Amino acid sequence: MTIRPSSDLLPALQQLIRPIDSHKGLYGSVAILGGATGMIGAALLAGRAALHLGAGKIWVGLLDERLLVDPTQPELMIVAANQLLKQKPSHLLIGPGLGQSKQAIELLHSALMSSLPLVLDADALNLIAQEAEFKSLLHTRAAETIITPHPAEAARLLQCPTKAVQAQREQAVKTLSKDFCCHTILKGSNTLIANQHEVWINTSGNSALSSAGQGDILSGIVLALLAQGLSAIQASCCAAYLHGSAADSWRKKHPNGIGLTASETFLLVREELNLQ
Ligand code: NPW
Ligand code: AMP
Ligand code: MG
Repeated sequence: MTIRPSSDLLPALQQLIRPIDSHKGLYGSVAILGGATGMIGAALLAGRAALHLGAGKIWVGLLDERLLVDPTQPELMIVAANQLLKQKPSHLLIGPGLGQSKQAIELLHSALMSSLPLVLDADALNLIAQEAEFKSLLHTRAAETIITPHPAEAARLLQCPTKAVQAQREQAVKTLSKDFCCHTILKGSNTLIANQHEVWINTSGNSALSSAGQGDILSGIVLALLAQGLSAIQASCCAAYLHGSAADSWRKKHPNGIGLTASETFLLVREELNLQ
């Protein structure tokens, strides 16, 4: 079914309204694992997006340990990747800029073995596609798992060509949710969201989003919404819709505009949230 913002999303978004005696401890202590050499930006973008979408505390565990602080966003707590789970986060995102090294494989194994609600993106999905044990571990998890593949990542998971995913997107998203025992956000024009029974179609968004880092911020937004108490499906549908509608608002001001960056987009998503 098509996502209807007023009836499907508004009740979920109203849950984000804060009580007067609110404190950051109520909004999750989220953690992001990724940022190997050359792709630190992916993990920082996810962390910044989670911060701007209201997560209470944000830890970013980087594989490349040379960065000690994000100077643009000092609110983020940067630690070495292998120290991240010691911070006892409430929710975990693994994948943006993770790479496929031996350390990445070990970190993914720990993440899948943990009892934390998980968002899996990018290289976490590429590693799961290559290792049958990871797929089995997904079936043993009690906590929620959300995967956020773009069509090529979906094709790797399903071991088929990207064209086959795109030709049958609805079938692909259902199969992913069943085979990997998770909730799935199959990204791209008309992003699809599915649990093991139902599929939702997102109609917001446009080609201004075809730029580096957009998937990294989407996964950070999903993480932040999940940590603030939305269900996996609510967090997935709201994140996909708000991400798309932010780009639609931008395109209204810049018809045929190109060059929308991921760093600008999460600020626009925050504005969309305020419009609800
Ligand atoms: P083609 O070219 O058509 O054959 P990859 P990635 C396809 C990190 N990043 N419809 C398309 O294939 C990520 O987090 C770091 C159809 C495209 O070339 C990951 O860890 C950044 N096809 C890592 O890089 C910013 C589609 O997939 C190929 C499609 C690798 O992630 C960038 C690319 O996919 C990046 O986020 C669609 N809608 N969308 C940073 N600043 O640190 C994608 N494809 O090979 O999985 O590489 O997505 O760049
Ligand atoms: P990634 O490829 O992981 O960086 O993710 C790209 C993000 O941008 C996903 O959320 C896509 O749904 C979105 N996106 C990219 N191109 C388009 C498009 N043509 N229309 C709508 N959304 C798009
Ligand atoms: Mg991506």
